[in-house]
Amino acid sequence: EYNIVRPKGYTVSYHATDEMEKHHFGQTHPMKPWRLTLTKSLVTSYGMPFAMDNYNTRHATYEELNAFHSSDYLDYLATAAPEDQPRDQDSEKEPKFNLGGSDCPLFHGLYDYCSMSAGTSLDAARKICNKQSDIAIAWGGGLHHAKKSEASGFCYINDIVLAILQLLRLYPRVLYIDIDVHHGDGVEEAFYSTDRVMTVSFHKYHPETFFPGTGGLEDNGPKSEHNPGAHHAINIPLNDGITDEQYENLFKTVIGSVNERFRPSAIALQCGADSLAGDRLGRFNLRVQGHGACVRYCKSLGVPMILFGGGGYTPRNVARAWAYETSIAIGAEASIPSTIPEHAPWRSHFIHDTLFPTLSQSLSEPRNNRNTEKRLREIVAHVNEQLRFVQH
Ligand code: V1P
Ligand code: CA
Ligand code: ZN
Repeated sequence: EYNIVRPKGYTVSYHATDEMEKHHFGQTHPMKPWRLTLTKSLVTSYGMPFAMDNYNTRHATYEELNAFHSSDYLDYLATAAPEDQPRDQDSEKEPKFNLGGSDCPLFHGLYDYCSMSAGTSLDAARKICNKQSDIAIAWGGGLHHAKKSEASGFCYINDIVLAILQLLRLYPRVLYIDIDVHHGDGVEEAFYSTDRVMTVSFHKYHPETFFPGTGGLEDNGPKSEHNPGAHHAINIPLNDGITDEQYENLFKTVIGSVNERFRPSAIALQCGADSLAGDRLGRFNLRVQGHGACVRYCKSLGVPMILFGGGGYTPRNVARAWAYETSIAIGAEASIPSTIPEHAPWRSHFIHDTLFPTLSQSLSEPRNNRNTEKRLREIVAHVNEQLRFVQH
């Protein structure tokens, strides 16, 4: 009804499962898997599934997770029960592998949840490798903080690392881009010693007060003499309140230079929606349009791409951004009306009936912009200096 048609000459695949969305981190925890249900319902009410190949995700196997994560860690993740949660009273129970604290609680069905998130991203990567899709969408993935043997920041399994490892079987160079408001530390660290993956994270940076505290401008990968991965980690540290205009300019400038120098054969884009204005954990002033502009720019580079989810703690805005970005992937942004369809489930949950709320609709008080033009120019200059070390 909205004239959504299959894009000519290329294929978009959408990877999801209703099972993932039924899991709960706990009442007060900011991560709400239900945001995936809201996203899917918005995508569906606009008729977008007609323009894509839709796949129901399977669980990743233990062996697949083992391609990055250690057996010790996986064995514990698979067997730890919510009852093993260390309590304040009994100090003998140390949290193992950072599991069971407030950020990474042990909850019922945790291993299923993790293996589904990883399954989504692995399926997306395989569709890209098989050339069966040009853009593969995995909103249930994007859990960028997980380490080889450690959970961190709501992330248990690093589905992005697993997906990039798949891409590396076929593609010589993979560019990882991360627009979540947090530093993509887990992915950066996993590829510290290779020049086949370049990682670029844009994030709020304030080591004392903002998680995870890493990702300074000068942190570009270990500069040991024999490390081919040196200079292949790019960090864009930002302050509170950055606007669409500044972010878009910075994104296009940085990614444009990175693309010229590194010449990626595939792109992995983490689209964490906690960089939007009004996010419960975030600090930026981005609108859905500004966030989506990053996806549009990456698509314009013309290499195969995976879109991952990630953070995003105001579910109605997460759904808006990811639905809009799905429409960009299929080239239907001009065909979808900005008013949320009358028949969309949970329509009243969106409060405002538009896909594009204004800043004052998203934020009760405006957030001051602490990013000066001078600082943004310094950031661009430093990135260009780093890129001179990258072989082409
Ligand atoms: O700040 C911390 C830790 C806990 N302190 C000891 C330091 N944790 C953050 C974690 C944020 C994770 C973001 C994940 C992602 O990048 C990818 C999915 O988006 C944190 C915060 C916060 N405001 O930064 N945890 C919590 N809030 C939290 C709040 C309530 C209940 C449980 C966790
Ligand atoms: Ca980021
Ligand atoms: Zn985040």
